[in-house]
Amino acid sequence: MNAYVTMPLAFQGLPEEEMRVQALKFLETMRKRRTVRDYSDRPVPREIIEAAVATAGTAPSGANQQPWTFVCISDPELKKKIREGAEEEEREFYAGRAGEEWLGALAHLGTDEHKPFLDTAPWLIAIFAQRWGYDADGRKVKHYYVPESVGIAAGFLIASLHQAGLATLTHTPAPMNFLNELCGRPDNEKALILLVVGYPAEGCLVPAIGKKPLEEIASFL
Ligand code: IYR
Repeated sequence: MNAYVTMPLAFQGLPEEEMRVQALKFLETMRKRRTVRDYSDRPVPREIIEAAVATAGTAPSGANQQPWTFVCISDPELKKKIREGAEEEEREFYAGRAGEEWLGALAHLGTDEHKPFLDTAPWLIAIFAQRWGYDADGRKVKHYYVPESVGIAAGFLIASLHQAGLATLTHTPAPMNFLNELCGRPDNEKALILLVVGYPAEGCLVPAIGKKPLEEIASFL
């Protein structure tokens, strides 16, 4: 094995009873998370967004390459352009590109091509995956397990924002290539998720849907 540098693990273990309490407490917290489509324009301090993105940056990644870029947008003009770009894509999607089967699977969410939340919510976080990187000499470096890594980081980000008292919407518009130009990101990066962040609008409603119970999503062998 190649030589590599190590340091002691700063592991904080818990007594079993405390472990149970913490695990259930976190479950209760996360059960209250809902995807929100109706936002207030109330501002959210940048420090909260910074802390949440830094939390996302603690995620594990293939070969620790950390193949992600988070573009945090609060500029109203830019948000408006992003809304226009996304709505253009969605119009085609809803006008038929999606196909009936896909639209059927979405029916219970009440979504359509109108995306007012993209310029009402105070923050948009465009999450880019770095499909490959560059070494110090500008040569291409292969990145490993990119969608897995970025997906995990996005999960950390959503969990952090939720426990900080904010609502999010994981928006995944069909092709998001327009985001590279608007966010000034290079060709090796691909926008995976446009995360909408803010406070729910007064009287906000969400679809009456739930999550699958444990028995349906897990087996213990
Ligand atoms: N991108 C479309 C459709 C859509 C797709 C999924 I998967 C959703 O969970 C919700 C919507 C839109 O944003 O309306």
